[in-house]
Amino acid sequence: MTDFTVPDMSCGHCVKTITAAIMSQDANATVTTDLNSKTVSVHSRLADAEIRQLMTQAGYPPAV
Ligand SMILES: [Cu+2]
Repeated sequence: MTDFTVPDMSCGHCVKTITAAIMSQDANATVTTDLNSKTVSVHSRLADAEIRQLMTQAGYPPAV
């Protein structure tokens, strides 16, 4: 489980887009989001770097 902070995540549409981007590469991933803290918690077989790349490609780059 890795937590990412995604400053641009502001609504349910963002959550859907981010979740879909991760699930497109790992259908078994568990993605939990918190809009208040702008946190995305991911449990996945994907490496953290891959998840970062997927979120960035979807338009939501995680903060470093
Ligand atoms: Cu949104």
